[in-house]
Amino acid sequence: MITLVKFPSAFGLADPSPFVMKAQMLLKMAGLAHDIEVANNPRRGPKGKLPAIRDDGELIGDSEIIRWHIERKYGFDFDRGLSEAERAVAHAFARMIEERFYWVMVYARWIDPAGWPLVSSTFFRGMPPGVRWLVPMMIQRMVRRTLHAQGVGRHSPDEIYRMGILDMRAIATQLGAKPWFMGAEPTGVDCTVYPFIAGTVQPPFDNPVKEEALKHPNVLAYAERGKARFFS
Ligand SMILES: N[C@@H](CCC(=O)N[C@@H](CS)C(=O)NCC(=O)O)C(=O)O
Repeated sequence: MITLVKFPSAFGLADPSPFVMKAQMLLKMAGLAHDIEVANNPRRGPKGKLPAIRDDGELIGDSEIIRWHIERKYGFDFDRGLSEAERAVAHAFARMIEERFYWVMVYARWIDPAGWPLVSSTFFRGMPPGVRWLVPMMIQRMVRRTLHAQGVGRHSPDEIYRMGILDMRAIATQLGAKPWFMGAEPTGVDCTVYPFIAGTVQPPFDNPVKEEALKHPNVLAYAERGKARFFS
């Protein structure tokens, strides 16, 4: 039996981490039954981040490596039916979302004063009263340093959100009138696109990227479709 190690659910999302939701979708798409283990500490993953899965005693971290594991061990092709060119488009969008759009989301949640108070009170509400104010402050400082090292944190808020808006427009354009990101059926890239859209539109705080997403009826319909198919 496979066990998915995840964070506690938040904001009406199966998981506040889009990468954990991706891993969960990959398991569901591949038809693999799994248990859930909720961890508050990302150090439970073998690389100090979540998601992770445990499969026959093997602990595997990182949603993309979990995908490779499922493909290799269970012979499931997440991109079945796609041409080589379509696979390349799917790959490029997944990398854009996970490697750039993600950091805009981190800024919106962990730094922007419009998101941070709710994020901090949600994520740290279980902490003992004595440290409830200190730990969020320390983690926010770490996130700020990470964003600076990654690069996105060196830009102004307007510039950061412009990056996210352009990514969201590209997502809306590629999605077009199709039910799923690459066509009539969900494929591997939907396991990235859906969690990031849900993670943008669902939490109850606003930012310019969420405003942009709300302007695209196809993106909103896709969010409903993804929830109904994979997380109802
Ligand atoms: N590339 C990783 C990213 C996972 C990731 O960034 N997880 C975050 C939550 S969204 C985490 O565990 N962060 C904890 C930390 O950085 O200390 C994947 O695809 O799984």
